[in-house]
Amino acid sequence: MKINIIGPGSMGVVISFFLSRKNDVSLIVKKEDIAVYRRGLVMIENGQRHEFSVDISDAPPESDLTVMAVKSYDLGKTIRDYKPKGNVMFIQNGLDHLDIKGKGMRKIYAVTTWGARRLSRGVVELTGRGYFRVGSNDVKLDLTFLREVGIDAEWSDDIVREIYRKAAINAVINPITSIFEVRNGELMKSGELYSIASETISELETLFSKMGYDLEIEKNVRETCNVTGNNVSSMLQDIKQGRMTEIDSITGNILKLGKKHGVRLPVNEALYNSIIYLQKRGMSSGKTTSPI
Ligand code: KPL
Repeated sequence: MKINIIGPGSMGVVISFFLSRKNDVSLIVKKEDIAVYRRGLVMIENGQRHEFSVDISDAPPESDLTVMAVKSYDLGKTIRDYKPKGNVMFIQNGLDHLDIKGKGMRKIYAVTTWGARRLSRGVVELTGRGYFRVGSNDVKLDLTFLREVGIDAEWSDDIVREIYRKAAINAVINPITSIFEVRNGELMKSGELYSIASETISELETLFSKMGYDLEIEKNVRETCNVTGNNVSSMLQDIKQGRMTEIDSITGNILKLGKKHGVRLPVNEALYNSIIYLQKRGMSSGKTTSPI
């Protein structure tokens, strides 16, 4: 299969590594970054270093599938710039990608609790494998191409539920780990952090059950913290690097749902404001690099 992966961030490089085992992969990067990524890519898992290379370009060639591996806040611009058509897989955190539109796109969603971090440009570490669920309301996709390269993907017939569930998981883990600068596993080890997580979860349970979803958020947060215990959440990585975070796509959208459904979410709102503060402070320190 010919696959374009747009965005050389941590998930973009991890997915490129696996898919390049059996497919023709093009990794799409900014023009000025082509030379850096053409030097080669590295994916590290369990201390094992895998060096690999794929086609690197700033112009997506014809493909059977496009994977949008950019941050949620870059989605609109990326779609306007590259105009992907046909099967387009979204792998973002949060809820922004639920409503995103693009002419001729068949939207597929990948919802995953895999943890990854970028060590430097083109060098990433896969720090934990949780679940990898794929679904679409536009197309039925055969997932053999993922399974045969080592991505243990499951098809979901209710992908919107999975997107909500993952947004809820991120709304708990990402802000709390970022504010307290701890790895994901610490949330389950510290009684104090766990009690903040519990308050956050209980508000989210109230909201989503009012919307008709039982997402088992507490169980899922616990499982995600266990499999990605050593991971630095993507939000904490963003704040540390002085980059914009995905707080608006995650908690920002959840707060909007709270307003719409008449559910008060004061703990989530406090977490939201704390991250906005840290994000502004980090970005004004001068390091504002987005991978694409
Ligand atoms: O999605 C993640 C993130 O960091 O954004 C988790 C699954 C919480 C892994 O860290």
